[in-house]
Amino acid sequence: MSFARLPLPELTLPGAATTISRLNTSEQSLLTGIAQAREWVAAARRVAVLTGAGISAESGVPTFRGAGGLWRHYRPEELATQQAFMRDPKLVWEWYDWRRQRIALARPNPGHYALAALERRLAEGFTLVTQNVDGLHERAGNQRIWRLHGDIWLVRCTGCGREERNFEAPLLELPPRCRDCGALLRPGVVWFGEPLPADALEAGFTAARAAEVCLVLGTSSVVYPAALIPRCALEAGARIIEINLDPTDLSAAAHLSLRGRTGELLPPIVQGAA
Ligand code: BJW
Ligand code: ZN
Repeated sequence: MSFARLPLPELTLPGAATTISRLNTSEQSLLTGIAQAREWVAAARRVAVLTGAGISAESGVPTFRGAGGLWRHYRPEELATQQAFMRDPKLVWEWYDWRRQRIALARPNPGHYALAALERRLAEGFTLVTQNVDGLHERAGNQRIWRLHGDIWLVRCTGCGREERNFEAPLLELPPRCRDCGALLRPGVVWFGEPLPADALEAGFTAARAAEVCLVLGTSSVVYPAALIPRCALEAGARIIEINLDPTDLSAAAHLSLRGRTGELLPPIVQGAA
């Protein structure tokens, strides 16, 4: 079904915490939810967006959790840590090498482009905070973007600290080593137990406190402190719109929780934003 040419119906959903998935799963309920989300986004001057791996799934980038989200049966908590890296750097780098190869082939999808269009409309009223390390938002045209969990194309030396961008996919040497000091290189990403970049986190909470609408897109909402950003927006009075294939820890608290693909639902929601 194409949602692209829906009229903007006049409607009010009962109560603040209307969960479309709770009403029922029919197309009509989804259409009602899309129309409501579109109305809220169209009226908003300040929108905060939090994205996760699900927004890149339609570009062929694997998610971390859920169906098809696991690599060789490892959970991300078993690979994305300093301890895992120290124990078996080759294994951890094999995971990153596999993901880098998938990302190298990926292109932004309509969900990414819809957010770029929304930024063009809202300018400084728009803030995108992403947990993704794939760079697809930037490639779609977003500029007001903060990365919470780093960049998969950045590598950092565990010996001398030198950082560089490295686009080799597949990597020629596994695990890769620093050409200056010979120590192991590590991916320039944020692992469990490591602090997030303070500027990105602060920007996320600042945008959440100011937002009229907060879009939470393709994230399981289980990793902190990223998962606190929509909670902060909710407390500050924003309308929370979640788009996800499945219910999450946030769904019950969201004003609208839409079940579906971001690449299909976001374009009609931000229609007319460009
Ligand atoms: C679709 C779709 C489609 C599919 N359309 N939807 C408070 C409470 C509890 C625990 C903690 C807490 N504070 C901190 C913690 C500990 C920990 C944590 O959160 N643990 C939990 C797991 C319990 N957090 C940390 O350790 C963080 N650091 C920290 O807090 O430091 C404090 C500190 C301060 C000072 C000094 C030292 C320390 C760091 C977290 C780092 C997370 N890193 C990773 C790896 C990044 C690098 C890499 O990419 O390899 O980040 S783990 C992984 O999870 C990755 C993701 O960004 C992150 C979130 O995953 P995401 O994006 O939500 O993906 P999925 O796969 O989980 O979900 C995809 C969703 O999309 C699903 O719901 C699908 O249904 C949906 N979907 N297709 C719409 N087409
Ligand atoms: Zn070095």
